[in-house]
Formats: sequence, C-alpha cells, structure tokens
Amino acid sequence: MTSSLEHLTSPDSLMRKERSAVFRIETGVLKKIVDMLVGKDFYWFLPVILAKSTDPLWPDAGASLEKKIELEIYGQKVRTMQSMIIHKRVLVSLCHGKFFILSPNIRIETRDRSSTGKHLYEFTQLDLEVAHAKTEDIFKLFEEILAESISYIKEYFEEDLQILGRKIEIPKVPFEIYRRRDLEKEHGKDWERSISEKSGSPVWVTDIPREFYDLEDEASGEWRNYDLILPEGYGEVISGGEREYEHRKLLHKMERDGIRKEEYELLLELASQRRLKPSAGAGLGIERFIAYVCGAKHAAEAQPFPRIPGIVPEL
Ligand code: ASN
Repeated sequence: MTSSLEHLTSPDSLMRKERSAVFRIETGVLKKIVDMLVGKDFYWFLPVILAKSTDPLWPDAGASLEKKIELEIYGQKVRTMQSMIIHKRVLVSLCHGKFFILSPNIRIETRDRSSTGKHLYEFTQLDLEVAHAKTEDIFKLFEEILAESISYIKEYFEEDLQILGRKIEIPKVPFEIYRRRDLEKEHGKDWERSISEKSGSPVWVTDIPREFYDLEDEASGEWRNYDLILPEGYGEVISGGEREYEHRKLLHKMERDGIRKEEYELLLELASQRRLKPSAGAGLGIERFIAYVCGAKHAAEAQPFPRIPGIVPEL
C-alpha cells in the first residue's frame, strides 16, 4: 500500500480541509443531478443490494473481479449487486419509463487495481434507464448532466475548488463520438488510456463487445452501447447502451457467453411474453466523476470510508 492510500484510509484524514471541500462539492453535484432528473419526470427508486439476479459483468474486457459474492438467505441463493441492470430492465418494462437509482455496487476488484485511482470494491453509480430511448437521447441527457453540474460547482463552490487547487472547464457539448474498432486500430487494446490522456474533453466511445443485455446489431455485428471517457487520465466514467429485448437473441447470447440462465428467469420469461420493452440507459460512477471535478488522485477521495481494492479498513 502506498503511503498516500494509507493516509486516505486513516479516520484522521476525515479532519483535513481538502476532504471537507470534496464532500461539499459532492453534495452539490448530487443535489444538482437529482434536481435535474426529478425535474424531467424521472422517478427516483431506492436500490436493491441482495438479489437472485445481478449483472454478470461478463464477458467484459475491462472487468477484473477477484471473486463474486453469493450467499444464502431463507434457503435461497442470492448475490450482492454488481449493477442493477436486470432490475432496470424489469422496472422500465413494467412500471415507469424513466427513472434513476443511486445504486451501491459491490465489485471485488483484484488488488493490483488499488493504485489505478479509479477502482473501488464498493462504489455508487447513478444508474438510469429510459423506455424506447436511443443512444443519442442518453448522450444528450448525460451531456447536460455533466455540463450543468460542473457549471453549478464553478458558480457556487469556487472556494472549495480553490482549496483543492482545481481549475476545471465546463465541457462543450455535444461530445465527440468515436468507434471502439477505429480506436483499437489506432491505439491498440489500451485505447481507453490513450484517448483519456490525449483528449482535452470527455468523449463517447461506441461499439464495445460485452454483456448479453446490450443490443448487438445482427447484420453488422456492431454493439449499440457506449462508454464516456473523461480527459486527464480519469478514464471511463459512464457505461451504458441500448438493450436487447427479444427472447431469441437474449437466449442465444446467454448460451454463447456461458451465462447461467437460471439466474435470469424473470427477464427471460418477460421477453418470451414480449413484455420486455426496448430501452436505453447508462450508469455514471459517482466517485470517479467527483474525483474528476475535484482533481483528486483517487476516486476513494469521494468516499468518507474508502473502499480501495486490497485494503479493508477498520470501519
Ligand atoms: N449501469 C450500466 C448500464 O446501464 C451497467 C454496468 O454498470 N455494468 O449499462
């Protein structure tokens, strides 16, 4: 463990003025985002933590989990939430067409990720989903969320930005869009790091091969999903996509990827009844976004009790 990480996990660090500045900015960003979404008629749902179904996070080239947590309650096997994607698909189909959740996710990342500055074994994503939406709708929504929350912080939290020595520009919208296959040709497999270090503002990257629930165009083989990559090396902060809703495609992709169908019975049942609606959505990693706004070295600085891979603190 490097000394700066040790410093961060010590309870005494909670008394530093820089930590308080980050927490004040975080409060402002959260307030601004929930106000915006509630103002746009989004429902605000409370999160689920233990469930039979969760995001398999597989296959995903960016994943590096040391273990997945399964336990038994009331004689039934449940898993800790890796993301609420399955719950989002059911909610958007059966309840309300626009909603968000501040969703705690547990992902036991490998220890070598402690010093990336980005990985946490518990983090919160602002996860949202919109029925019948397309990629462009979600891009527009998040561009507005990022630009307006940064503008709000610059207007009302200037003193805190000064304490942190942070100068941040309001990003110009719309953000540029790249295709993963083109980036891979130019930068190789490590395209995320290259584009993050080189670009001066956030950029969207589309067409990323990953989990069964993201829509794959059968004719072109192109994935209708996306990540948002922040500049200055902060890397990926949003991931999302348009979604599969056809039973045949879901089944085929689960079999192809070796996913256990018994963990996704309700989703498959709804799809077979044609009750699963097309939708699109995404999740914003709150701690990573706050680290970017504040110019912090580690996403854990946005957590009062840091959850750094490989380090289990007293509290
Ligand atoms: N929240 C992401 C999405 O909406 C899923 C994830 O976190 N893996 O696609």
